[in-house]
Amino acid sequence: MKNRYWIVWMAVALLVMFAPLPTRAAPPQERFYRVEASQFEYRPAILKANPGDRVTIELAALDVVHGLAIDGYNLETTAEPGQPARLTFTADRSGAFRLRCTMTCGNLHPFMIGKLNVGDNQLLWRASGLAFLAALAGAASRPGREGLASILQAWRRQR
Ligand SMILES: [Cu+2]
Repeated sequence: MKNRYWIVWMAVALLVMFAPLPTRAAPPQERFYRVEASQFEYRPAILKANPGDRVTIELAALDVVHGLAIDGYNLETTAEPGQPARLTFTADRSGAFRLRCTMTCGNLHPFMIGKLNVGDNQLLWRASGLAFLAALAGAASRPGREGLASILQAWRRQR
């Protein structure tokens, strides 16, 4: 890669990594999720909330007794069939948190998991931005190619 390009790539990469993203001014909401638990899954398995949201999860066991724990939030409940249980909490920690069953409900019980996503996944966006840049840089560094037009052409061919 030519020297002058290297500087530009670095600048853009730093921008992708550290530029502040516009924060969504989403006021905290009430969220209700009914999660149906059966051997060996949760439906839905992925829950989302914005930081500050008041979240209620109703756990309904459809076949046998199931549990639901949210790692990182220290929350846990169990539900018997026909007797839903509820958890209510404020999503005051951002990130991805694992949901898992706390009742040994059968042979695939360890695989009974889900996820609670709190907040925008900025890391994911930044990571895909960097991957895109790396692909561009790779295309641009091929011998005999210069300029944005050929970079874009190369990128199109790669897909
Ligand atoms: Cu289980």
